Amino acid sequence: MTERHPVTVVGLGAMGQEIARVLLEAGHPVTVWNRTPSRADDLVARGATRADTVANAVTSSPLVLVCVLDYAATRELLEPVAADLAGRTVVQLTTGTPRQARELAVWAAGHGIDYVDSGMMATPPMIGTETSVFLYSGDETAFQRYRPALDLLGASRWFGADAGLASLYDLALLAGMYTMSAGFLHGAAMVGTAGVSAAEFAESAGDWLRAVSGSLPYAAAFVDSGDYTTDVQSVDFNKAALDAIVQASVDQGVAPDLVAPIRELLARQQDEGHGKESYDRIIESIRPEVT
Ligand code: FVH
Repeated sequence: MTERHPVTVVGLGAMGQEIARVLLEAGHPVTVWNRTPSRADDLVARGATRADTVANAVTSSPLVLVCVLDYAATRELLEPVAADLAGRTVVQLTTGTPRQARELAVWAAGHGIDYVDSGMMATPPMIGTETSVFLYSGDETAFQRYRPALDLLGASRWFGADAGLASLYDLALLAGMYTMSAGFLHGAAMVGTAGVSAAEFAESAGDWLRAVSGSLPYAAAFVDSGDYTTDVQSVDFNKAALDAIVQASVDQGVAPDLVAPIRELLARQQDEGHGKESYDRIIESIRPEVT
């Protein structure tokens, strides 16, 4: 495969436009298709080729990147052109669940399509910068064949042959992101009752969250060993802290919806007799039994 092989980008939303732009700027011949054709105008002005049908788009390149709203839209677009895709590589960039990724991989294999699934750990302005990370799993031969082009979008991380793994990892990271930002918003609501602006709180919260993120490897050691023995940060200790956070929130008129579930998980661990063990034991209340 020559370095500057043709690439097709199906889906020109905020992400797809940036992806196509980065590939174009690196010298790849890029064919684009979008349901609303006008969204391709800027890319066409920069040198991209506009395909008038999905079939024409996918037959223009050996590598087809799909970046649309969801898997339902992806299947609507790809199923009618399955025969055209045979022998080509589809990289599904659209966010979805591991099950959706695995089902699409089975469908692709049934039509002779090489399939790679991806999780994009980036926002549109991050595409093509050093802050962008793309997670991949599925057909490793296809991934390695097109890796130079994929590396242009962000640092590539490979997770293995199970097409669902990139999505699983993607959604796990997003779970961390959402709960962290929700925690910040809860704190902002609390200090907001004392007239503190969210901007002022963001400075302290940013410093604090960066500092405590350093404790993740210690939490991981408890989880991976299954041994939650500790002298510090026990379930009992943290249950008292969560009681105080919930009570202070209620006292200030802030709904405790975001923090109360953590208190409930700690209470369950206490009820099961694990009060003296590490806080991190709450994972045992939410994960399936490890066999
Ligand atoms: N934007 C972000 O920050 C996040 C970053 C992490 C990953 N997500 C996921 O990336 C997928 C694409 O997101 P996006 O930001 O590009 O999304 P939009 O700007 O809303 O564009 C959506 C495109 O999908 C097309 N589309 C929607 N439904 C259909 C359909 N039934 N048939 C054909 N195309 C469809 C839409 O077309 P149009 O409205 O312009 O005609 C856009 O091209 C997504 O999975 C995120 O969760 C983004």
